Amino acid sequence: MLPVIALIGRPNVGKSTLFNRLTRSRDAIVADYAGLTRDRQYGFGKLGQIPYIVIDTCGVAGGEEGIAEAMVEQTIHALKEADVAIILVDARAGLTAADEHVVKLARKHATRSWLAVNKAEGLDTTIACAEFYSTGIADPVAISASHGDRVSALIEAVLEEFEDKESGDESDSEEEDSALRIAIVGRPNVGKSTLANRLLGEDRFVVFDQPGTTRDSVAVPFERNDRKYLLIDTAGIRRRARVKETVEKFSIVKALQAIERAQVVIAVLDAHEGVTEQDVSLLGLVLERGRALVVVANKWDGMSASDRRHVRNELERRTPFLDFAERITISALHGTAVGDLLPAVERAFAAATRDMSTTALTKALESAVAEHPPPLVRGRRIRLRYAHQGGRNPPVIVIHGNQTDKLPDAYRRFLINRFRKIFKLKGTPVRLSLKTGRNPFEGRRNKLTPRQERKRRRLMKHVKK
Ligand SMILES: Nc1nc2c(ncn2[C@@H]2O[C@H](COP(=O)(O)OP(=O)(O)OP(=O)(O)O)[C@@H](O)[C@H]2O)c(=O)[nH]1
Ligand SMILES: [Mg+2]
Repeated sequence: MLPVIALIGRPNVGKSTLFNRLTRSRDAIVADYAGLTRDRQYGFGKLGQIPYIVIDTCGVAGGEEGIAEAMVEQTIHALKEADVAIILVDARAGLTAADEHVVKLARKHATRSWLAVNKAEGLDTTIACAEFYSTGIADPVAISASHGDRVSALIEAVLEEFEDKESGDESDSEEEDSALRIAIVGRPNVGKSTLANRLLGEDRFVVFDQPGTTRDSVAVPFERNDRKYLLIDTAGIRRRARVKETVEKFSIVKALQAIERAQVVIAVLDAHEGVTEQDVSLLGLVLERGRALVVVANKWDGMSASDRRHVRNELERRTPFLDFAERITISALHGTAVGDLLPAVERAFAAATRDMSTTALTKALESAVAEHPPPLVRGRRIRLRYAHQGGRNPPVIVIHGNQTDKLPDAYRRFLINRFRKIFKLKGTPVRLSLKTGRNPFEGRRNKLTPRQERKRRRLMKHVKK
């Protein structure tokens, strides 16, 4: 399980700024996938090798009424889902009544709280923190979310207590090691449990009602065609008879934990409902985490041809960033096309774990560049020289060249699509990592002979005038 950090504080203390910094690897991905918008609230962060989940919340100040009251409820919900809270305060504004209210809220609902004194760039850290000791929260850390000062020190301290648990073997058992891990995610009532039961088979007596905490997911091993699978379910797989009466509470954190644990994600949509905002943001998070993906539109039965066409168009229009994933329409209830799912999952996993040689990648890069050269930046052409594989699941393609940081997003997408086609990477996100090689002449200043030195001085005199 990933540790979950909630960022709380009164309005305008910099929660979202910190959230963006912690989840920033996402920005590169946003650039690479057209139509992917930022999910403002949940994200994956990574400190060194430790991944974690971070939740941004709305500012609370105390005394909220009406709609604002509902927002406070959301913040409380976030605190309950989180392992730790980071309370942000503003070093420049000093301690306010609203901050004290937030601290109270954290004391009541958070398991553990940290205090981050934000906007402390250029301030003496001791002085910045001094005023906030009265909150009673030990060891405040002065940070600057916008400049990045001491942000990693803060997260390091926050995550320290989780380190041991996370560094150990992630998988629960040997069974888990040899099996392909699949997570079924989706909004409540899209038919996840019905689908899970279908995949597991009618005859199977599934007893996974142990409640656990709200964040826990359960994993059920099963076999098909001599292949071992592990189904990670977020809704709680119930006995068939009980599937209908589910009133699940949707927990994004739970979905994120399942996504983290899985190798391939089956994202389920309700075709009757179309594509909702929540679907889109969940799909975005799957992509962000780099998981291989199969998109399933469920409840395809009982829909008119025009409705079906409408849903297909919707899916294309709202999730252009998922054009790499297979989209399968099924009826979990009747079992229609459910048999297509595992083969699609296998294809996605094979693509996600594909090995690509440096020679082949570089050749693909060269042909793409020859056909469509990268643009000039201030008169100098961006050079892309060679490529090699930097990781699997998801595939990471590292490209070396010059001025690669100036490469336009559209060009990144062009390259990704090219690699996709050549290496048959359907079903998996692909990451580009652009590296600008150091100028080989950098730091190697020519040592001038005394004669050259004199000439240089003579010439410089003219330059100055
Ligand atoms: N100087 C300085 N400004 C910062 C820092 N972090 C955030 N800000 C600024 O503070 C303002 C509020 O930042 P947000 O991140 O939107 O604050 P928030 O806590 O998410 O606000 P709400 O969501 O409205 O509660 C913005 O203008 C930021 O640019 C920082 O470390 N130093
Ligand atoms: Mg905010």
